Amino acid sequence: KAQAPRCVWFTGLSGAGKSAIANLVEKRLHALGHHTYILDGDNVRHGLNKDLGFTDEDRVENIRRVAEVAKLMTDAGLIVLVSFISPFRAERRLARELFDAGEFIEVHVDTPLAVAEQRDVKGLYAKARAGQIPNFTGIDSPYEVPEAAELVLDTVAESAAALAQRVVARVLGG
Ligand code: GGZ
Repeated sequence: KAQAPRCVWFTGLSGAGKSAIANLVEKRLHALGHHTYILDGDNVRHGLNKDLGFTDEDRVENIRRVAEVAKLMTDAGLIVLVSFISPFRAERRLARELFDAGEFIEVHVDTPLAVAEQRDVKGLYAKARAGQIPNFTGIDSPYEVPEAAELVLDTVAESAAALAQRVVARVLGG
């Protein structure tokens, strides 16, 4: 029997590992024959949301639109993997409320700021510290830690592969 649609909502700091884990989850789900789609900044902020930047107001609207698109995609039967910082509790709650109970799986990719900043894969934290990127999450823009995420992933303690496996188990199991 086909897996019921799901919205898997990854939240966490820039550089936390959201996209890396979402990509691994997608690979495994595909290998098992499931239909998925990843929504992330790369395919949304350059098109649908190219009018939006990184003020609080724009992030709120970014997440609102992403949640509505994710809802349309689950209506079409997909397992949607949503990968945005989504820093505000209120907007994550609004996203959750679009879905039926059990359909929405919030995944906190819980990489501490110090670790994300130390890794600084894209050099963005250095730029933010130098004042070249205003309103950078964790530096001069807030990240509100999830209080009731279905999954909390510790990227310091476990590998991306192991964490992705836990997400897959949750998607297929519950
Ligand atoms: C945070 C920023 C910013 C600012 C550009 N703050 O590591 P990345 O590059 O690939 O992921 C970050 C991405 C965050 O966009 P989101 O759409 O996920 O944010 S939100 O959910 O808050 O709307 C980073 C890059 O965009 N980036 N400027 N000021 N991240």
